[in-house]
Amino acid sequence: MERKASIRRTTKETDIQVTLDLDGTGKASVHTGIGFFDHMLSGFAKHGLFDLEAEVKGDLEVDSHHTIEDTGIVLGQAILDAAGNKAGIKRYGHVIIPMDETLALCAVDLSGRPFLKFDAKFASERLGGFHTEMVREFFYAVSYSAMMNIHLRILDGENDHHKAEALFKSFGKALDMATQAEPRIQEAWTTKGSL
Ligand SMILES: [Mn+2]
Repeated sequence: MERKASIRRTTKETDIQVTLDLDGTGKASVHTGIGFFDHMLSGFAKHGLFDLEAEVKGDLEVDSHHTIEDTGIVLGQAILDAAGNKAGIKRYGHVIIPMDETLALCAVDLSGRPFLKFDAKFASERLGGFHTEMVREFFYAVSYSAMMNIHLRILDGENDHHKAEALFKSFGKALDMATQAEPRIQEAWTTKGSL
């Protein structure tokens, strides 16, 4: 069965179209108007082996806030939709990845309950047109709209570009693990009956 979702969301602040295929090969076609954000979403897709298309028109004349937050909302909706009833998948995913001097941890649970724990600090205010405070806002939006638990932590690091990139890549790898098939079960992996 295809595990793919297309979501369109339009407000007065943003117009966003996202297509996500959980069983992809890491192909990304991402145009958000923010070069650094395109770089981050492409890293998420590449290292999660997802196919991701994102066409985003946001009010960048204001700042990067709505564009990044709303893309997180729509990506989260696509994750939730593509994962379907979560039958026969591993549900949990975790990874620790290095990027040069940086070490990033990500643990996720497709629990049906939104939660974000975010522990990362950035020295610079922005990376290109991307405000670093929006890294947290992006993952917060993904966590509630995908109704999933996300823990992200920078265990070590100096360079802000490395820290942000390692967080997005680690999220891709952890989500890939969580959405992989578990052949020993047919239903959702929970004692509650459904997630
Ligand atoms: Mn980079």
